[in-house]
Amino acid sequence: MQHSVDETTRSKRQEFYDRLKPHDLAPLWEVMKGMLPPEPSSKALPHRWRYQDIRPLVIESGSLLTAEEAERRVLVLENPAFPGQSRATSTLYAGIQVIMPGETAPAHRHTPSALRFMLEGEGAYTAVGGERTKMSFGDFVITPAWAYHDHGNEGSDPAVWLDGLDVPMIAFFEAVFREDYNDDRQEIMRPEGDSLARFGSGLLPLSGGSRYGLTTPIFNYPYERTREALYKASRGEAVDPHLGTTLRYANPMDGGWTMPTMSAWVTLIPRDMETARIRSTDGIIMCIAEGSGTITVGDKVLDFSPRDVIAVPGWKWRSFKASEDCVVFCFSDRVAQEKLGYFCEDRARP
Ligand code: GTQ
Repeated sequence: MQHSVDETTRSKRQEFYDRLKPHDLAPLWEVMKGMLPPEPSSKALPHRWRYQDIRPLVIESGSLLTAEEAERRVLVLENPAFPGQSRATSTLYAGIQVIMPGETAPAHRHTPSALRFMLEGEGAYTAVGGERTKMSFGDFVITPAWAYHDHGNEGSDPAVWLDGLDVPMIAFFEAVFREDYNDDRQEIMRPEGDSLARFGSGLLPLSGGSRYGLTTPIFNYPYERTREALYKASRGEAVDPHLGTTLRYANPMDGGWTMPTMSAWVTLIPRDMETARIRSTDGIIMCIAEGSGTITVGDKVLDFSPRDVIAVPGWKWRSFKASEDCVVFCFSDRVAQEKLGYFCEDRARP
């Protein structure tokens, strides 16, 4: 209800508010509507970073300083609503990392979890938990919270990937810790492919849980398998009008999401499909693996090409128009919201 007040009343109230301040008190009724809006309105902006713009700059950064010097040589994807805050959405960090041939990014660990979506180059690897994995185009690679990780490039071309971290979320809880390893590279104790064989073959060790607590023990979901699964699944059933064919990356231990704070999934939208509008409370970062088209987010229409990155703020209507078959990698804060009990989505009638 709208109450109008005269000048005398207003100034009497203001005088009261001024006397509250020295006591570190404030009147709720002046801020309550902003605090409890009828529905979310994200402060983040819908945004697209073109790979075509990023690539020359991230490669140029390679001649400016070494990966060792930088620790991580990354161009941060800053949501234009949050300059200087290292946030791509309200709760998630994203960046484009490059490792030049022969370089290594030294081992460290932190409480924020990280994921990678591989964009370019052959011969790059990451090491986690005493095991290395080679990273190829489209691979979804995971660094669990508080696990030591170092990266390197043994190929002959620059290796470039998208990083996603939950840093803004963990920073909100003021629970960020980090630590360096006592060497540039961690000790390798297991052969490459051990984790995928042990946990990602439809088989599981008879006893014991994940090596990484709440995070999936598979730390590379290879694109080759993902792509094949998507295409096969798209032929087996009618395509969902809102989601195309969407499969989520799963933790084999419990069938849940792969990480405790970030959900990841992948979508195939067939050529010429126009998806029906959907909105959800999670803020999403998308990376185009294949194809081109447009995405409408709120009232913004963004065209995209392979390797572009798109920020989709929470509770904004979104829909795709695919000019070719599109494969889109997505991650968001959905799993955190689900655990807190308030994730929701809304689908417009197709
Ligand atoms: O690769 O460990 O983009 O620690 C930001 C922080 C990447 C990493 C980032 C990191 C990393």
